Amino acid sequence: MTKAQMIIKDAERILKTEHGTTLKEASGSALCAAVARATLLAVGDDWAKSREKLEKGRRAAYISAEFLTGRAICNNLNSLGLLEEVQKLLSARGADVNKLEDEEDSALGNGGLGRLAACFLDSAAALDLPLGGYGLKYRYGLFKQTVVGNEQVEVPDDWTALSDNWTIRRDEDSVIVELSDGNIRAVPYDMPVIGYGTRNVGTLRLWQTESLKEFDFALFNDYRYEEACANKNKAEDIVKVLYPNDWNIEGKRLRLKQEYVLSSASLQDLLRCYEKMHKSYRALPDYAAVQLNDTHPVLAIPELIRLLTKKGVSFNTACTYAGKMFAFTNHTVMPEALEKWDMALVKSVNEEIAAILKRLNRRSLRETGLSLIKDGMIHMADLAVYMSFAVNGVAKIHSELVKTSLFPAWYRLYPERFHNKTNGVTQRRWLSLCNKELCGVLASHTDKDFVKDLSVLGQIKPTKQLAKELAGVKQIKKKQLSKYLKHFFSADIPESFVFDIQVKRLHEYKRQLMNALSIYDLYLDVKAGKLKDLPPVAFLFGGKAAPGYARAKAVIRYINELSCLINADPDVKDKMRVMFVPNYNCSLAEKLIPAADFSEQISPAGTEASGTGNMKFMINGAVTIGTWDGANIEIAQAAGEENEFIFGARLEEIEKIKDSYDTKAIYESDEHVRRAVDSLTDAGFADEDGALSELKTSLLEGASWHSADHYYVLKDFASYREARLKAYETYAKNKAAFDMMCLKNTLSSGLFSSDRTIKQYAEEIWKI
Ligand code: 26Q
Repeated sequence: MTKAQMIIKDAERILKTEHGTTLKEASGSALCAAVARATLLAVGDDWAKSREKLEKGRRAAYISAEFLTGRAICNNLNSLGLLEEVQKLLSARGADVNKLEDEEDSALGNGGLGRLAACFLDSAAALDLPLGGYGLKYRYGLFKQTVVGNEQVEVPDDWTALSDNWTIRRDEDSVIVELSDGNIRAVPYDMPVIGYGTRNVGTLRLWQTESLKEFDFALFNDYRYEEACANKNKAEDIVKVLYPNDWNIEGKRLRLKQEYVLSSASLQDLLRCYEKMHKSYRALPDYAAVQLNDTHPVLAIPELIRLLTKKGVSFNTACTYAGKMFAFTNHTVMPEALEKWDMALVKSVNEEIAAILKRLNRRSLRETGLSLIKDGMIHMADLAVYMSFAVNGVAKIHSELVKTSLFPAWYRLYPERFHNKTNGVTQRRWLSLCNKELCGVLASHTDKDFVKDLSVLGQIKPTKQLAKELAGVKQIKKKQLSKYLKHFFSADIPESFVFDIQVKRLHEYKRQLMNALSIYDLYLDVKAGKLKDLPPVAFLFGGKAAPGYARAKAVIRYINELSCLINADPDVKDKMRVMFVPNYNCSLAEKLIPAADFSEQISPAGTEASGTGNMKFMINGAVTIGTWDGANIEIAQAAGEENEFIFGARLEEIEKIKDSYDTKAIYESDEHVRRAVDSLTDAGFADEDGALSELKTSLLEGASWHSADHYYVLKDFASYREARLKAYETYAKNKAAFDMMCLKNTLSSGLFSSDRTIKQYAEEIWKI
């Protein structure tokens, strides 16, 4: 029996015994549960062997508050090389393989940072590298987004409601986390990370919090039911929900508790493994490297010191060990997004940690003259840089900014600590899984397995013939997307249109507003009978706004209003469509990205640390309309600048104009800018609460926290318009040249595999 046949047989048995149904009759969720469990059975032995092997040698741990893994079934079968065979066998038995799409996305992350963590685990597993992931098993992942009356409405993401198919509870590895208001138990749930083209299976260990005392019977007998449950609820509440802000961090105690539980449980787990094999702690720094995914798990540093000193290691020795074990990645330049916590709050979570932080602060002052605690607040990034042996940014430009504008004082003290590790994405999910058609064409032009090693794409010759074949694939993906959008959203996005797509979290700095305003400006021209050569373009948006982020929500409203206006206007209907696709997530990304002609990456220079969506689009042969920012720069350099449409002010220019930026002058002098900005108040868009009008004010006047147009929408507006028009014109007038641009993007995308990134972490930081 083949492995695939075995999975089918097991799935059949599971359906019969646990769901009382058959492959043919099973509901989507039952089918998903059965195939998932059967796949787990199929990898069980390899998983156990991989774990044994991991525990022997030096390893790295990737601690992250977020892992945005997405759907698992098809990805895991694909990594096993069994996807097609399993799909065939399922169909042959009358099962509807489309039901596998009923699997819930696992959305234990907000966006880039969480998805990057998932890509890294995938790459490490494929490369046989001993890397384990540690995260939190949130009961509710990132909210689901619906759009009601043009507004975002959040719905809870009860991702395990129907089933929790991919995690295995490991009670025996539970640990106790000490909290000032009562200790709790952290129970690990392990999720397999199946390596492609190897038998290695990595592990993502997710902690769930539980009460030590299930239930207080004394209170219960005393009729005090609520109090009897209080402990249980308080413990379980810690991981109840993923915080949906990736920005403007509020100092909430529950969030700090989450961070501490993640840090403490993961470190205890590492130490326990170490202690199984060692009598003293002397070899601890040789045993493991710990990568801190931004500052969220940075309490792991004082926690390691706390745990070691409890075991009799001196404070200084514990500090030395910590200094050799931790490495820190920064993912953002925005000062608002840098975590700092009130020391009183830290103390209310764990007193000993607060005391250790004070001691570390004194040590830092003595050693470096720099303080970690300012105005009673502990600055997590400063702590991380001080105590880590390596600090990295996530794209070349960003890593420079980390040195020169984020941590200049630390850089002067410890220049050798600072690295760059340009992000990457896994081609297993972002090419092999989501674009079989493209893989088919590429495979007919190389014998090498680009799913194992994406860099081999660079050896394929960019011929006109191949460019044409890729354009054929793109048309297929556009057709599929168009059908999908019609079926699920009753949207009419003709496949014959150019697809121009911006999908990412909603943020002012990502400038979805600039895109939308520019569409409005084009709309007026098209309606006036100008821009005769413009091909029909569909502008697609997707992205979630943090629930408390009023401006981001106002941008969603504006896009939806624009969409109503344009899609219904008989004068332009044949030329333009606008759609806001609700609930952008991993699964939607897998459908949208392969269908894009143009990828919008339009943050002002120096604001997007790297971006990773930009890489996914590139692999799938979209041309970037983008600024000289983040990894866009490296993408353009790899593909050739002539194969992207780059526009906008560069970093140096922004630095220069910063202090004398005059938005009113641009507004007054540029007709295109003026009519677009005015549409926020004058286009007849519903705006009862004045949120659109506030957007206009933010551009022209500013607010208490930011001066006018903090992200240079007006400044870049004209060059953006020009870049877009040139892009669409190239598409319309010289499709063969455009197709060649797409091809060049795909063939030069090898650099942006997370396999490359993870190898660099492994060799240059972790030494594994
Ligand atoms: C912190 C404290 C409290 C609540 C939430 C947070 C929080 C959560 C998530 C802060 C930030 C984030 C996420 C940041 C993020 O996704 N950054 C992106 O990281 C990508 C991977 O490196 C980059 O490509 C993007 O450029 C960067 O924006």
